[in-house]
Amino acid sequence: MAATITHAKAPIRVALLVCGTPIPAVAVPYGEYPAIFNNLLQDGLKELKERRTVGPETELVMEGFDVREDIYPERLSDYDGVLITGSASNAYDDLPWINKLVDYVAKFPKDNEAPKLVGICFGHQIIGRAFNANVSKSTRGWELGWTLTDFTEEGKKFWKEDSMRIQELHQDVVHDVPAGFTLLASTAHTTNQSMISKDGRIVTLQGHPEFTGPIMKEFIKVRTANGTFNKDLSEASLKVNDNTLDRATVAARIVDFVRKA
Ligand SMILES: *[C@@H]1O[C@H](CO)[C@@H](O)[C@H](O)[C@H]1NC(C)=O
Ligand SMILES: *[C@@H]1O[C@H](CO)[C@@H](O)[C@H](O)[C@H]1NC(C)=O
Ligand SMILES: CC(=O)N[C@H]1CO[C@H](CO)[C@@H](O)[C@@H]1O
Repeated sequence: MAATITHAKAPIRVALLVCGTPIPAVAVPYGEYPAIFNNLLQDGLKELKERRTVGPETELVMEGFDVREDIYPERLSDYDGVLITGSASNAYDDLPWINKLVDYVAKFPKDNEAPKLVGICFGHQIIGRAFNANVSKSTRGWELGWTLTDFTEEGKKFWKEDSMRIQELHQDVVHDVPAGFTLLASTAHTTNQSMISKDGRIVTLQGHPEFTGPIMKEFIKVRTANGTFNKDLSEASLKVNDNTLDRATVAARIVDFVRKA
Protein backbone atom coordinates (compact mmCIF):
# COMPACT_ATOMS: atom_id res chain seq x y z
CA MET A 1 0.00 0.00 0.00
CA ALA A 2 1.34 3.40 -0.94
CA ALA A 3 1.51 5.84 1.95
CA THR A 4 -0.67 8.39 0.21
CA ILE A 5 -4.04 9.58 1.39
CA THR A 6 -6.62 7.32 -0.16
CA HIS A 7 -10.30 6.84 0.33
CA ALA A 8 -9.86 3.10 0.24
CA LYS A 9 -13.13 1.30 -0.19
CA ALA A 10 -13.53 -1.91 1.76
CA PRO A 11 -12.55 -4.87 -0.41
CA ILE A 12 -15.11 -7.40 -1.63
CA ARG A 13 -14.72 -10.26 0.85
CA VAL A 14 -15.45 -13.86 -0.06
CA ALA A 15 -15.32 -16.91 2.22
CA LEU A 16 -14.64 -20.09 0.25
CA LEU A 17 -16.05 -23.23 1.90
CA VAL A 18 -13.55 -25.80 0.62
CA CYS A 19 -15.18 -29.22 0.13
CA GLY A 20 -12.50 -31.07 -1.81
CA THR A 21 -8.93 -31.29 -3.06
CA PRO A 22 -8.28 -31.57 -6.79
CA ILE A 23 -6.35 -34.54 -8.17
CA PRO A 24 -2.53 -34.04 -8.02
CA ALA A 25 -2.34 -33.58 -11.81
CA VAL A 26 -4.44 -30.42 -11.28
CA ALA A 27 -3.32 -29.35 -7.79
CA VAL A 28 0.41 -29.39 -8.58
CA PRO A 29 0.37 -27.04 -11.59
CA TYR A 30 -2.77 -24.99 -10.79
CA GLY A 31 -3.07 -25.09 -6.98
CA GLU A 32 -5.85 -26.33 -4.75
CA TYR A 33 -9.39 -24.91 -4.78
CA PRO A 34 -8.55 -21.68 -2.90
CA ALA A 35 -5.98 -20.77 -5.58
CA ILE A 36 -8.20 -21.92 -8.46
CA PHE A 37 -11.25 -19.99 -7.17
CA ASN A 38 -9.17 -16.93 -6.32
CA ASN A 39 -8.00 -16.84 -9.96
CA LEU A 40 -11.60 -17.08 -11.13
CA LEU A 41 -12.88 -14.32 -8.87
CA GLN A 42 -9.93 -12.02 -9.67
CA ASP A 43 -10.70 -12.52 -13.38
CA GLY A 44 -14.31 -11.60 -12.62
CA LEU A 45 -13.21 -8.47 -10.78
CA LYS A 46 -10.93 -7.50 -13.68
CA GLU A 47 -13.88 -7.84 -16.07
CA LEU A 48 -16.04 -5.62 -13.81
CA LYS A 49 -13.27 -3.00 -13.78
CA GLU A 50 -13.05 -3.09 -17.58
CA ARG A 51 -16.81 -2.52 -17.73
CA ARG A 52 -16.44 0.24 -15.10
CA THR A 53 -19.02 -1.50 -12.91
CA VAL A 54 -16.51 -1.12 -10.07
CA GLY A 55 -13.75 1.43 -9.62
CA PRO A 56 -10.12 0.61 -10.54
CA GLU A 57 -9.14 0.57 -6.85
CA THR A 58 -11.62 -2.17 -5.88
CA GLU A 59 -10.04 -5.26 -4.36
CA LEU A 60 -11.32 -8.74 -3.71
CA VAL A 61 -10.03 -10.82 -0.82
CA MET A 62 -10.83 -14.50 -0.61
CA GLU A 63 -10.29 -16.73 2.43
CA GLY A 64 -10.58 -20.52 2.38
CA PHE A 65 -12.26 -22.58 5.14
CA ASP A 66 -11.89 -26.35 5.06
CA VAL A 67 -15.37 -27.44 6.10
CA ARG A 68 -14.25 -31.10 5.90
CA GLU A 69 -12.14 -30.24 8.98
CA ASP A 70 -15.08 -28.39 10.55
CA ILE A 71 -13.49 -24.98 9.89
CA TYR A 72 -16.07 -22.28 9.18
CA PRO A 73 -15.95 -18.46 9.09
CA GLU A 74 -16.13 -17.01 12.57
CA ARG A 75 -18.36 -14.03 11.74
CA LEU A 76 -20.48 -14.21 8.62
CA SER A 77 -21.00 -10.44 8.67
CA ASP A 78 -17.29 -10.09 7.76
CA TYR A 79 -18.08 -11.37 4.25
CA ASP A 80 -19.98 -10.20 1.19
CA GLY A 81 -20.22 -13.70 -0.22
CA VAL A 82 -19.82 -17.33 0.81
CA LEU A 83 -19.00 -19.77 -1.97
CA ILE A 84 -19.25 -23.58 -1.68
CA THR A 85 -16.83 -25.51 -3.94
CA GLY A 86 -16.99 -28.79 -5.81
CA SER A 87 -15.97 -32.09 -4.23
CA ALA A 88 -15.24 -35.70 -5.06
CA SER A 89 -17.78 -36.60 -2.34
CA ASN A 90 -21.51 -37.00 -2.98
CA ALA A 91 -23.81 -34.30 -1.62
CA TYR A 92 -26.25 -37.01 -0.47
CA ASP A 93 -23.64 -38.99 1.52
CA ASP A 94 -24.49 -39.43 5.18
CA LEU A 95 -21.16 -38.12 6.51
CA PRO A 96 -20.86 -35.82 9.55
CA TRP A 97 -19.12 -32.99 7.67
CA ILE A 98 -21.63 -33.13 4.80
CA ASN A 99 -24.65 -33.24 7.11
CA LYS A 100 -23.24 -30.27 9.01
CA LEU A 101 -22.76 -28.31 5.79
CA VAL A 102 -26.35 -29.04 4.71
CA ASP A 103 -27.59 -27.82 8.10
CA TYR A 104 -25.40 -24.70 7.87
CA VAL A 105 -26.91 -23.85 4.46
CA ALA A 106 -30.47 -24.54 5.64
CA LYS A 107 -29.95 -22.09 8.53
CA PHE A 108 -27.93 -19.54 6.55
CA PRO A 109 -28.98 -16.00 7.56
CA LYS A 110 -31.14 -14.10 5.09
CA ASP A 111 -31.07 -10.54 6.41
CA ASN A 112 -29.63 -7.75 4.28
CA GLU A 113 -26.35 -7.75 6.23
CA ALA A 114 -25.80 -11.45 5.60
CA PRO A 115 -23.46 -12.55 2.81
CA LYS A 116 -24.84 -13.88 -0.45
CA LEU A 117 -24.44 -17.62 -0.93
CA VAL A 118 -23.09 -19.27 -4.10
CA GLY A 119 -22.87 -23.02 -4.73
CA ILE A 120 -20.74 -24.59 -7.47
CA CYS A 121 -21.37 -28.26 -8.51
CA PHE A 122 -21.28 -30.11 -5.14
CA GLY A 123 -22.18 -26.71 -3.61
CA HIS A 124 -25.23 -26.48 -5.92
CA GLN A 125 -26.26 -29.98 -4.84
CA ILE A 126 -25.72 -29.22 -1.13
CA ILE A 127 -28.00 -26.19 -1.48
CA GLY A 128 -30.56 -28.38 -3.31
CA ARG A 129 -30.41 -30.91 -0.48
CA ALA A 130 -30.64 -28.21 2.22
CA PHE A 131 -33.89 -27.02 0.65
CA ASN A 132 -35.30 -30.54 0.30
CA ALA A 133 -34.70 -31.26 -3.38
CA ASN A 134 -33.99 -34.84 -4.41
CA VAL A 135 -30.25 -35.09 -5.13
CA SER A 136 -28.97 -38.36 -6.56
CA LYS A 137 -27.12 -39.95 -9.47
CA SER A 138 -28.33 -39.04 -12.94
CA THR A 139 -29.78 -41.87 -15.01
CA ARG A 140 -27.78 -40.35 -17.90
CA GLY A 141 -24.32 -40.96 -16.39
CA TRP A 142 -21.61 -38.32 -16.56
CA GLU A 143 -21.97 -34.87 -18.02
CA LEU A 144 -18.38 -34.03 -18.92
CA GLY A 145 -16.31 -31.19 -20.31
CA TRP A 146 -17.19 -28.16 -22.42
CA THR A 147 -20.98 -27.70 -22.51
CA LEU A 148 -23.39 -25.14 -23.89
CA THR A 149 -25.96 -24.41 -21.21
CA ASP A 150 -29.23 -22.68 -22.13
CA PHE A 151 -30.68 -20.04 -19.86
CA THR A 152 -34.36 -19.86 -18.98
CA GLU A 153 -36.08 -16.46 -19.29
CA GLU A 154 -35.23 -15.82 -15.63
CA GLY A 155 -31.69 -17.02 -16.31
CA LYS A 156 -31.27 -14.52 -19.17
CA LYS A 157 -32.28 -11.75 -16.79
CA PHE A 158 -29.88 -12.88 -14.06
CA TRP A 159 -26.85 -13.90 -16.13
CA LYS A 160 -27.48 -11.17 -18.74
CA GLU A 161 -26.60 -13.56 -21.58
CA ASP A 162 -28.58 -16.09 -23.68
CA SER A 163 -26.39 -19.09 -22.86
CA MET A 164 -23.25 -20.06 -21.03
CA ARG A 165 -20.30 -22.16 -22.19
CA ILE A 166 -18.96 -23.89 -19.10
CA GLN A 167 -17.14 -27.07 -18.01
CA GLU A 168 -19.17 -29.92 -16.54
CA LEU A 169 -17.86 -32.75 -14.34
CA HIS A 170 -20.69 -34.53 -12.54
CA GLN A 171 -23.04 -37.47 -12.51
CA ASP A 172 -25.09 -36.41 -9.50
CA VAL A 173 -27.95 -34.01 -10.16
CA VAL A 174 -30.53 -31.95 -8.32
CA HIS A 175 -33.71 -33.66 -9.55
CA ASP A 176 -36.12 -30.85 -8.85
CA VAL A 177 -36.18 -27.13 -8.26
CA PRO A 178 -36.81 -26.73 -4.53
CA ALA A 179 -39.66 -24.55 -3.27
CA GLY A 180 -38.49 -20.94 -3.04
CA PHE A 181 -36.09 -21.27 -6.01
CA THR A 182 -36.30 -20.42 -9.72
CA LEU A 183 -34.57 -22.41 -12.47
CA LEU A 184 -31.98 -20.35 -14.40
CA ALA A 185 -30.33 -22.81 -16.80
CA SER A 186 -30.68 -26.28 -18.35
CA THR A 187 -28.95 -28.78 -20.61
CA ALA A 188 -30.35 -31.91 -22.25
CA HIS A 189 -28.43 -33.99 -19.68
CA THR A 190 -29.40 -32.01 -16.56
CA THR A 191 -32.45 -29.78 -16.29
CA ASN A 192 -31.26 -28.10 -13.14
CA GLN A 193 -28.01 -26.37 -14.08
CA SER A 194 -28.48 -23.18 -12.10
CA MET A 195 -31.00 -21.74 -9.67
CA ILE A 196 -31.66 -18.56 -7.72
CA SER A 197 -33.60 -18.24 -4.49
CA LYS A 198 -36.71 -16.08 -4.77
CA ASP A 199 -35.27 -13.63 -2.24
CA GLY A 200 -32.27 -13.19 -4.58
CA ARG A 201 -29.70 -14.22 -1.94
CA ILE A 202 -28.59 -17.67 -3.16
CA VAL A 203 -27.33 -18.62 -6.63
CA THR A 204 -26.10 -22.02 -7.79
CA LEU A 205 -24.30 -23.52 -10.77
CA GLN A 206 -23.97 -27.21 -11.63
CA GLY A 207 -21.05 -26.42 -13.99
CA HIS A 208 -17.51 -25.37 -13.12
CA PRO A 209 -16.61 -21.79 -14.11
CA GLU A 210 -13.31 -22.26 -12.22
CA PHE A 211 -12.07 -25.02 -14.56
CA THR A 212 -10.14 -23.90 -17.63
CA GLY A 213 -9.60 -26.19 -20.65
CA PRO A 214 -6.14 -27.34 -19.43
CA ILE A 215 -7.55 -28.18 -15.96
CA MET A 216 -10.43 -30.15 -17.46
CA LYS A 217 -8.03 -32.05 -19.73
CA GLU A 218 -6.17 -33.35 -16.65
CA PHE A 219 -9.40 -34.59 -15.05
CA ILE A 220 -10.38 -36.34 -18.29
CA LYS A 221 -6.95 -37.98 -18.68
CA VAL A 222 -6.74 -39.27 -15.09
CA ARG A 223 -10.31 -40.53 -14.89
CA THR A 224 -10.15 -42.15 -18.32
CA ALA A 225 -6.97 -43.97 -17.30
CA ASN A 226 -8.64 -45.32 -14.14
CA GLY A 227 -11.79 -46.42 -15.94
CA THR A 228 -14.23 -43.79 -14.61
CA PHE A 229 -14.84 -42.38 -18.11
CA ASN A 230 -15.24 -44.71 -21.07
CA LYS A 231 -13.39 -44.18 -24.35
CA ASP A 232 -16.34 -42.59 -26.19
CA LEU A 233 -17.07 -40.09 -23.44
CA SER A 234 -13.40 -39.29 -23.08
CA GLU A 235 -12.88 -38.75 -26.83
CA ALA A 236 -16.03 -36.66 -27.19
CA SER A 237 -15.03 -34.36 -24.35
CA LEU A 238 -11.40 -34.03 -25.47
CA LYS A 239 -12.62 -33.03 -28.94
CA VAL A 240 -14.33 -29.89 -27.56
CA ASN A 241 -11.80 -29.25 -24.78
CA ASP A 242 -10.25 -26.18 -26.41
CA ASN A 243 -13.59 -24.48 -27.17
CA THR A 244 -14.15 -21.00 -25.80
CA LEU A 245 -15.58 -20.71 -22.29
CA ASP A 246 -17.60 -17.82 -20.84
CA ARG A 247 -15.30 -17.77 -17.84
CA ALA A 248 -14.86 -14.01 -17.38
CA THR A 249 -18.56 -13.28 -17.93
CA VAL A 250 -19.67 -15.89 -15.42
CA ALA A 251 -16.98 -14.88 -12.91
CA ALA A 252 -17.92 -11.19 -13.25
CA ARG A 253 -21.58 -12.01 -12.64
CA ILE A 254 -20.71 -13.99 -9.50
CA VAL A 255 -18.57 -11.15 -8.12
CA ASP A 256 -21.23 -8.59 -9.03
CA PHE A 257 -23.85 -10.77 -7.32
CA VAL A 258 -21.98 -11.04 -4.01
CA ARG A 259 -20.64 -7.48 -3.72
CA LYS A 260 -22.61 -4.95 -1.72
CA ALA A 261 -23.49 -2.20 -4.18
C1 LIG B 1 -34.98 -39.18 -6.54
O1 LIG B 1 -34.86 -39.27 -7.95
C2 LIG B 1 -34.46 -40.56 -8.40
C3 LIG B 1 -34.26 -40.49 -9.90
O2 LIG B 1 -35.39 -39.96 -10.56
C4 LIG B 1 -35.52 -41.59 -8.00
O3 LIG B 1 -35.09 -42.86 -8.39
C5 LIG B 1 -35.70 -41.55 -6.49
O4 LIG B 1 -36.74 -42.40 -6.12
C6 LIG B 1 -36.03 -40.14 -6.05
N1 LIG B 1 -36.07 -40.10 -4.58
C7 LIG B 1 -37.01 -39.45 -3.92
C8 LIG B 1 -36.86 -39.47 -2.42
O5 LIG B 1 -37.93 -38.87 -4.46
C1 LIG C 1 -10.49 -42.39 -10.48
O1 LIG C 1 -9.81 -41.21 -10.08
C2 LIG C 1 -10.61 -40.23 -9.43
C3 LIG C 1 -9.75 -39.02 -9.19
O2 LIG C 1 -8.59 -39.37 -8.52
C4 LIG C 1 -11.21 -40.79 -8.16
O3 LIG C 1 -12.04 -39.82 -7.55
C5 LIG C 1 -12.01 -42.02 -8.50
O4 LIG C 1 -12.50 -42.61 -7.32
C6 LIG C 1 -11.14 -43.03 -9.27
N1 LIG C 1 -12.00 -44.12 -9.68
C7 LIG C 1 -11.60 -45.37 -9.71
C8 LIG C 1 -12.59 -46.34 -10.26
O5 LIG C 1 -10.50 -45.71 -9.34
C1 LIG D 1 -33.32 -34.67 -13.61
C2 LIG D 1 -34.01 -33.37 -13.77
O1 LIG D 1 -33.51 -32.59 -14.49
N1 LIG D 1 -35.15 -33.17 -13.06
C3 LIG D 1 -36.04 -32.03 -12.98
C4 LIG D 1 -35.44 -30.66 -12.82
O2 LIG D 1 -36.46 -29.72 -12.53
C5 LIG D 1 -37.50 -29.63 -13.44
C6 LIG D 1 -38.45 -28.52 -13.00
O3 LIG D 1 -38.91 -28.75 -11.71
C7 LIG D 1 -38.17 -30.97 -13.62
O4 LIG D 1 -39.20 -30.89 -14.58
C8 LIG D 1 -37.13 -32.00 -14.03
O5 LIG D 1 -37.69 -33.27 -14.18
